[in-house]
Order: sequence, then C-alpha cells, then structure tokens
Amino acid sequence: MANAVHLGSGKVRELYALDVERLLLVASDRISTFDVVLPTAIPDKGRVLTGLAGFWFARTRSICANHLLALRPDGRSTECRRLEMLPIECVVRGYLSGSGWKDYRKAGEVCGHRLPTGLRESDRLPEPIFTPATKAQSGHDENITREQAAQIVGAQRFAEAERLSLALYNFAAAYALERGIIIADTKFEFGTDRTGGLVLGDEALTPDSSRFWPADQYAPGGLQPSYDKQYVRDFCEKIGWGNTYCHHELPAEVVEGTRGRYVEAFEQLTTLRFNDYLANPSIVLS
Ligand code: Q0N
Repeated sequence: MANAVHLGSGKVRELYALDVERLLLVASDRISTFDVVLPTAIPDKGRVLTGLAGFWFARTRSICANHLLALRPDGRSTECRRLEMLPIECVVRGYLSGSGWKDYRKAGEVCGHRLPTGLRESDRLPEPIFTPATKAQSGHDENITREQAAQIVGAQRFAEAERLSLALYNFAAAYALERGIIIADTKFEFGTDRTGGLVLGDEALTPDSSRFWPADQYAPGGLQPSYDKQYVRDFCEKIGWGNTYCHHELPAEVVEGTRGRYVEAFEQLTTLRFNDYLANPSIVLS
C-alpha cells in the first residue's frame, strides 16, 4: 500500500490508485444499516464480500468482461482495471422490495415498467426488470426511467448495460436459489475500457450490493428477513431505534451471529470453506 494513492471512500470501502491502469478496492469490516455505518465492525465481513465478488467475477466472465485482475493475500483487497465509470447505477429487480415496492404502490410502475395490479410487497415479478438509478454523490440514489438513463449514457450503451445486467442477474439468481438464497435485487456498476467495451466493475452480487433473502423463510406479503443483517436490525429495533439511525455498539452475540451469516452465505454460494479462502484467497477464482 506504500505506493497507493487514496482516491476515495465509500461507506464501507476504500479505493486506491496503484498506477495509471490499476486500482485497489479494499473492503473494510464496517457494516451499515439504513445507510448509516454502525460503530461496531463485523470481523471478516470485508473478506467475505471480496471473496464472493471474486467468485462471481470468475463465473460470469463469459457473460460479461469485468475489472478483476487479482485478489491480494489479505483477502479483502481486489486489484482491478481502471475504467471510465458510467454515471448510472444498473439495478435489476426480480422481486418487489425497497424503492421498487414504494414506486409500485404510488404509481403501479417502477422506472417506467408497468407491472400487473395486485402485487404484494416482496412478490416475485413476472420477470426481472432493469431499473436504473442516478448516482447521488451523497444520500439516496434516485430511480430514473429507462428513457432518462438512455439520455445520460446514450441509447446504445443503455441497451448494452440493460442486456448485460439482466443476463448477470438471471445467472446469479438461479445459481443462488439452488443454494437456498434469493437474490431479490442487485446493483451493478459498469465502466468502459480504452477500447470502449463495457466492463463490470465495483463489487457485484454480494449482500452489500444486493438483497439476499433466506429462501426457506420466503413469505411474500410483507418485509422479508435479511440474510445477513437481520440480527443487527432486530437489535436496533429492540433498543428502540427502529429502522432509523442506530449509533450503538453491537453486543458480542449480535456481532458473532452476523459474522456467521456472512460466512454461511459465502460457504453456501461458493461451496468452499471460508477458512480455506483465508489461507489462499485465489481459490475462489478457479
Ligand atoms: C470506481 N467507484 C464507485 C470504493 C467503491 N474499476 C474502476 N475504475 C475506475 N473507477 C472505479 C472502478 C471500480 N470499481 C468505482 N468509484 C470509482 C464505488 N467506490 C466508491 C468508493 O469506495
């Protein structure tokens, strides 16, 4: 890291420049709920997410090129190709939740996709939909229509981003469902390389960039439990913060329970032992 120039911070990740062509994406153990970072870290969370993202990058290469170059031995750092990022978030929803559910209740549609009437919260959609959003510098991303997104990135780029996003989601959601995890929705960030080709960047198909639900507890008609963050949500609820700003240290059992869920998601999806990943992170790539 001695030669790396810090470029920026997200809520839970840091971005460094290694040289003109390469970046280092470092996932911390910080955890956020309702868009606020909690004061307590979840040990190894950054390693789980880095390993899972690497696993998906290796398995989706034939669908779409991605920025991954290598995983560092620390298990939480990804060396990646430097891209020109598109200024839109590429969201795919297979289920009706979060802002998708909100928009549907208000208008019967999400980002211009007219949906059947009578859908309930968390219902599976007739087919996955592409629901782009703007990248808000601070605060919440805003859903935009397909036409608005096409205006921002160009019709050609838009069509390509939509096609690739849907293909990536369809592949990953089917794979995860066979292993007991519903990927309700997910967010991709694409960039372009020097040749102008679209390349998948950021961290993809992790519980931080997606909604993971335990399939065995799926019960549409209300909110679903979160695969990874439910212990944290229950704790915040219990101490009276409900679903807002909760700036309270997490008790050890909540930390341990949450860590266990992340590790379980990793092991279920990769069919690898997390300890084997810690010993040699590149095992997720083959
Ligand atoms: C990039 N972001 C948004 C870390 C995550 N391969 C790339 N090339 C150029 N830029 C980016 C990537 C990637 N990935 C992605 N910002 C720049 C997410 N960041 C926010 C800060 O923390």
